[in-house]
Amino acid sequence: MSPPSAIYQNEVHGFEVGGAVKAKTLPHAFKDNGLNGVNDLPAKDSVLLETFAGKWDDFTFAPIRESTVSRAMTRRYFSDLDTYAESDVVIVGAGSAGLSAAYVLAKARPDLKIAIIEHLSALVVDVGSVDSCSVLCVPPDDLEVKYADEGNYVVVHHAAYFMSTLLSKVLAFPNVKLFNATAVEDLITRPTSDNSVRIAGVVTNWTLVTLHHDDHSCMDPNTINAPLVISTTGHDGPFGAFSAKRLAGFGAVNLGGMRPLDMVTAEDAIVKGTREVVKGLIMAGMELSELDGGNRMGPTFGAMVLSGLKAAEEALNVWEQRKEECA
Ligand code: AHZ
Repeated sequence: MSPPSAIYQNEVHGFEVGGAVKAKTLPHAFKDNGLNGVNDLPAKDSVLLETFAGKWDDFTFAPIRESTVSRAMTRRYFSDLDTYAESDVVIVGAGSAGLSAAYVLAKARPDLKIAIIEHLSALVVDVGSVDSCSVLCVPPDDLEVKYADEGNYVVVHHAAYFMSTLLSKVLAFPNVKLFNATAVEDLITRPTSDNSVRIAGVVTNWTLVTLHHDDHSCMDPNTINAPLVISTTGHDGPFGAFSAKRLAGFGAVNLGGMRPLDMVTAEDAIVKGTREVVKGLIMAGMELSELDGGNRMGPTFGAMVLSGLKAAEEALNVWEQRKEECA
């Protein structure tokens, strides 16, 4: 019979490896990937390979109880929900614009609590291109990803490489929490003295719940208060352009509707149009094309990076100007 869970001692979980360590190195796979002009990063030896190679017969995992795993996860998750119920900035959408904004903001202001809400459970979303590489008209030097320099643009050999590097850097900041598989269902508003509204946070739910409001009884949502929301929900789609459509729904903005593709026009327009569209809500990335009637862009991502960067800069300015209100 298992011991009562309330008094059960957590085991220490780890690896047990016997025998001598066999030194091995990883093949330096990235050194020659066929791209011209790729900037080289030093390849590192694999500690795991050195530790485990040739010792699989002696290897066994230390035992772990299922409840220990559950508690390790749920305790932290619900503690994070509690901590981030009052956030300094909420970023809606973990695409290239949202993650770029998060990276710049978290790096510049380690004192700010930044919650990212992403409705997908599996991330690294901008890999839907059959070409798999990522074209950017600005080199992603901050991220230390390798790229082929083609003059006016650079090519990262896989979009997932670019996005997953960005994501991993963002998640390494201690002041950032990503709530994935979570949808923003609504905005929180407050009246302003000029009879308008300011955005004061977001209403969230687990995505699977959000998707089933129509065929189950409606489930109460969660809320996150924040003086600043950066909305980067992409162009229209099942979830896209969320804030633009919600704001238009109660007359706070007019929707321009995205126009057909024009890459050059679109890139400039998105970066220039990145701004606080209503008090407390900064919009960035392709969501702006739905708001402003901008062109579709196609698969080039430099404007997403710079729009995210500009949104972060705008957020820092707003904080400086409205410190008391934002505090
Ligand atoms: O899942 C969405 C995606 O990851 C997420 N999202 C949308 N609505 C949400 C909601 N709650 C939570 N209500 C939500 N998350 O927002 C993310 C948007 O990422 P994206 O890559 O679609 O937008 P982006 O503006 O960062 O980059 C756009 C990339 C594109 S699309 C395009 C074209 O079709 O022509 N061209 C470019 C450069």
